[in-house]
Amino acid sequence: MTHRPVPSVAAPTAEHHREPFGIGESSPRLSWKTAAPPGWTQHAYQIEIARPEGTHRAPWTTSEASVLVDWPDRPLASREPARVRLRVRGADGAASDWSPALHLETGLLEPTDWTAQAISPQRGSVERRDAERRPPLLRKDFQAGAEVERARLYVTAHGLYEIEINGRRVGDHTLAPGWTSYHHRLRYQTHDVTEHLRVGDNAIGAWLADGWYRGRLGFGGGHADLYGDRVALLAQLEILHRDGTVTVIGTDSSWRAGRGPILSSGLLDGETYDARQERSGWSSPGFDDGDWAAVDVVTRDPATLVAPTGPPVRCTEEIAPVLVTALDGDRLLVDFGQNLVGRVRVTVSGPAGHTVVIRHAEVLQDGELCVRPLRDAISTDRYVLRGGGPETWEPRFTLHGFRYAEITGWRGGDPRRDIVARVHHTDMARTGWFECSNEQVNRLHQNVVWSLRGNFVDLPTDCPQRDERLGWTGDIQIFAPTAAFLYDCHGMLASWLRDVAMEQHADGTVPWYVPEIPGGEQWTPARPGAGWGDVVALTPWDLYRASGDAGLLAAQYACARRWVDLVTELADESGLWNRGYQLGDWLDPFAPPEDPGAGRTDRHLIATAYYAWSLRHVAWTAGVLGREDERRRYEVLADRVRQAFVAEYARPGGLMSSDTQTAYAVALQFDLLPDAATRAAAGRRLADLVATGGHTIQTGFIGTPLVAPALSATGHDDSAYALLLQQECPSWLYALKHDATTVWERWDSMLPDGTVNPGEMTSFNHYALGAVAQWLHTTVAGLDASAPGYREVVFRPRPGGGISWASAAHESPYGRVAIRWELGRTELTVRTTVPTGATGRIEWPDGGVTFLPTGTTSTRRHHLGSDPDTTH
Ligand code: RAM
Repeated sequence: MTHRPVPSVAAPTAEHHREPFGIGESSPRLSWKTAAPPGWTQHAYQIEIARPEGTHRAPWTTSEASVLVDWPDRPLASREPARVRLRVRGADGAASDWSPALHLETGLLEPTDWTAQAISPQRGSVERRDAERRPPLLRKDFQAGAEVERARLYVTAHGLYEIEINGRRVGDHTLAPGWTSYHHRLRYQTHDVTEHLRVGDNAIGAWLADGWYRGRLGFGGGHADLYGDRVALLAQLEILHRDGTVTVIGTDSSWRAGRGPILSSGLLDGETYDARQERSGWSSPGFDDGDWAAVDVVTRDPATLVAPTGPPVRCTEEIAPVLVTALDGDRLLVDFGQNLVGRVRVTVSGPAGHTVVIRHAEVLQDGELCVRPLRDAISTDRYVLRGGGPETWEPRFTLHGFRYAEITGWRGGDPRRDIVARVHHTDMARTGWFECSNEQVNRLHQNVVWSLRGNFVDLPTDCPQRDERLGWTGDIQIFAPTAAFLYDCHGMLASWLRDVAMEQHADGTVPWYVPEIPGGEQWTPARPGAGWGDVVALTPWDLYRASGDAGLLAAQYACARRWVDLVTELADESGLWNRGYQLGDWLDPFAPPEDPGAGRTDRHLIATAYYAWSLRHVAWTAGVLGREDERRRYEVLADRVRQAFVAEYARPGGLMSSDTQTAYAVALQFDLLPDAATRAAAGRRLADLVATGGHTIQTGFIGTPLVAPALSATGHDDSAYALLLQQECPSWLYALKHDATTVWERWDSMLPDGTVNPGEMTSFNHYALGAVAQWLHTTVAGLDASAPGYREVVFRPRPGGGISWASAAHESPYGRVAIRWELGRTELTVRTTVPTGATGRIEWPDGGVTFLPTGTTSTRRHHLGSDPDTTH
């Protein structure tokens, strides 16, 4: 008996949500993945949406689309749950079974849904002195008169919050509501709190802290009160009773404010907690808050409240110490074996009033924490014991970047059990993997993943440890393609890009970092900088390539245009952007340590190249958006700038005016050279430079992600591999000699003699230079998207460097894309997977091409240097 080839569909997803609960889209786009026999293609789909008032089964839609398909029903209302499932059919007309259902629910979509009012402790109550910044507690008792059918909490804060209901914590988010451009957009979160409530007496309580809203941020001592000088809570608890009645408990003037056990808390400074000052039962009913203070109602425009588009920050992993050493002065030195971002949880027993102090650092020097690279980030947590038994504590409202902790006054049991590093970051789904036969390269790749994790903490930051931790535009511009391969960061970055658009200056200038805060003379006021400002034109496109989300392009298009239009004004008549302040090839290893912008590549060569490349991207974007006139206009401009670039910076014979690796890499990768012969000559010169440089790195932020791809694109894979495998400083693998577990900011953040680079900027956790990982994915393993969303996949393995096998996999919008190759003596064996809905091709090193039908996994052997001989 033969089975009919029936496809099966997984539960759909909505927008880029990992947990579509409390979403802000009233007509969320839907995506699904189908498992089907090889060659099967979707001819039609049917979506069914079950809503409280009935089930709507949309008619069959004839379409191959399965990624971000339009919502087929009336828009959802606020607070509306829906169950969405679908089925598909192929050419033979046979329909799949219904998929499992996606459960989604909207949040509060209209400003008028908000009846709660933001509240803050009365001045002078919790904070008794002017300068005091003591995190308060807020609470309220309330009644639930009838059985609870369901309850939702919509909540946000000026500052950071954690909620408890009846003594139990709500949710597991860290540092909620996160950092957005608070003046424009403040995120709220939605929690299902049905299980927290009971009929009769209930209580709700909130911890509040300064966070980004009011805490000290930024370098050079930083600034406090950047968004306001009062923390506030905005919470709306909506209870639907079984009898159909609704109770709403919103923050208002009836709440009470009190002093809690947190004495101080800052993102940079760390947290001090005195357990003796805990108020037992404070978030449960019946607590006597008679000595608590009244609250003031403060202003928060509900029109600025937005639902999250990405996952929250939460603890994703716990790491036990690998080494604990006793130091003099009642101190323990704890090595977690991994540079990470999070906090230490301790379990201690000791007398009331005893204080345990936890300091953090990424590296050691002379056997002690080296905290100088933290600059003005104090990163110290203090716990004062309650006494009388084991007490477990982890700070609530701070994060640190560290591998080592020094614990003074340790009074615990076995440190390997009672001291734990908890890793916190945006809880994105992992989507990309890479491995090869070279263990060092694998370690480098893991370090890139760890730097991504440490710096994707609600927004993409430059570094997680020192007094900076800002949403630097250049860093993510460089790293976005790598990030989008490794993790599903689309929801998170879409939110951040919204903020970039909101904070773009009226003249089109893109801030150096977003959210923008005062940055001293060098950064404030912001000036238009190539490579940094270009994030607005390049990053939406990079994300679109990975996700197929043209909606993001539409949302960011005006912002991108304003940027290139500004640069057009700044450029000279010929199209050269040859004026103004530029960071150039930031951190070129030849730049003096104290002047990282003084690299060897002409800054205006880089600026003009980026200008042309952004124009090209704006033109492509206009094309996708169907704006033909604009597409043509920006194409013409891009061509003109390319000509100006060539006239000014290219020399006969494929040479560049700056004879540097970065200049060639930029010219090649941004497609600025006039013809194939010039490209080939430029590629040769680049390979020469790499060879004469002894295969060490000679590029900074701008050149580093481009140099290996430029070598590969011009037939110099060997040279790219030699760069990759170099171990002497500067190189990618050099850091491994110093036991690096994350990517460093500087090639020599640790100097060859093992001392920490004396420079002002010495982070050990910066993802920017890790952007080489995308070359590992696309070229070493050989997996890339050749159409948006990996609808077409190109496998382009380029074995080299003595690596005998490599593999990569990516969970694409259509499903798993994967490759594994193995090099034999005379043949290359390649196993590939192309999901249903996508097609692929292998581009063999000798130029041969093999086409791969949709939904296939196959193994092919290719005789090196001869025609492909295909076996399945
Ligand atoms: C440093 C940041 C960042 C870089 C800027 C120019 O302070 O850490 O990585 O983009 O400078």
